[in-house]
Amino acid sequence: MNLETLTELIIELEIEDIADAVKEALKEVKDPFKVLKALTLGMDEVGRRYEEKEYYLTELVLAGETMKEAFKILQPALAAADKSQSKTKVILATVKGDNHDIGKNILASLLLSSGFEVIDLGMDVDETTIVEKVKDTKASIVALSSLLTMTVEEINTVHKTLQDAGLRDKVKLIVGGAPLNMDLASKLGADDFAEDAIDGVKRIKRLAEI
Ligand code: B12
Repeated sequence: MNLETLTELIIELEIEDIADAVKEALKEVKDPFKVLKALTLGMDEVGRRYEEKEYYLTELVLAGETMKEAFKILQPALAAADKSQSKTKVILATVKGDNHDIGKNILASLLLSSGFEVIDLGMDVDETTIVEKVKDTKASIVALSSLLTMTVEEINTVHKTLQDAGLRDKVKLIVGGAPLNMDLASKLGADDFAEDAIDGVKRIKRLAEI
């Protein structure tokens, strides 16, 4: 199993074969970071194809699922090899009242493959849970998903609750989801907005550097 084959399997969305391929690659290559790099290269190409409209949402979702399968195998190896390295922690959640999590889950797998530590709180998450988690984990990024017009206001609630807890200047808040745009995101108190998960990862990388 060479690493280029692994990259190809991601690009070709071979969800059935990816777990065995990662197992084999880990046995041969030993360094889990090289395996991660190969998978990430595949995701980069999927992202490029999506941006060029060669791939559509279906492929993007399947690529996310394929990465998730790969990560079930890769994650323990990465964790074992990576005890010393401190990673940027990102808290991810879909806001209160909203049960859409497909977009959030794609973002989670892309963030993991970019080396972030992801703390995924799931969907329908209230502001107190999010703020408590910021306190506990000292995460520096909070990324919120909202797909319903009815629930976008929850972003502002999280922003204000972070302010009340004296934590707002310690975290960057990025949001995404169809009813949002940069203007609305700013009005709700967010620092940034992304149209899709690929742009989201780019922006989170930038926010992590500030
Ligand atoms: C699948 C779906 C559902 C599923 C959700 C399953 C699940 N586990 O997620 C189910 C069936 C549960 C559902 C329920 C409902 N839904 Co619905 N649903 C959808 C649908 C068809 C697709 C959403 C989706 O997954 N898209 C695919 C993902 C990949 O895209 P995405 O979520 O937009 O995410 C991308 C970006 O937005 C971005 N992103 C997303 N989040 C974040 C976060 C950050 C930080 C960043 C950086 C980026 C980012 O990156 C992602 C990948 O690129 C949409 C219509 C549509 N075409 O969007 C309606 C839609 C969102 N639903 C809608 C509605 C009304 C409902 C219901 C109220 C219906 C009802 N009457 O019961 C309920 C609400 C339940 C609840 N409380 O949440 C409306 C919302 C209208 C509005 N503007 O408010 C939509 C738009 C359909 C419509 N046209 O009317 N739904």
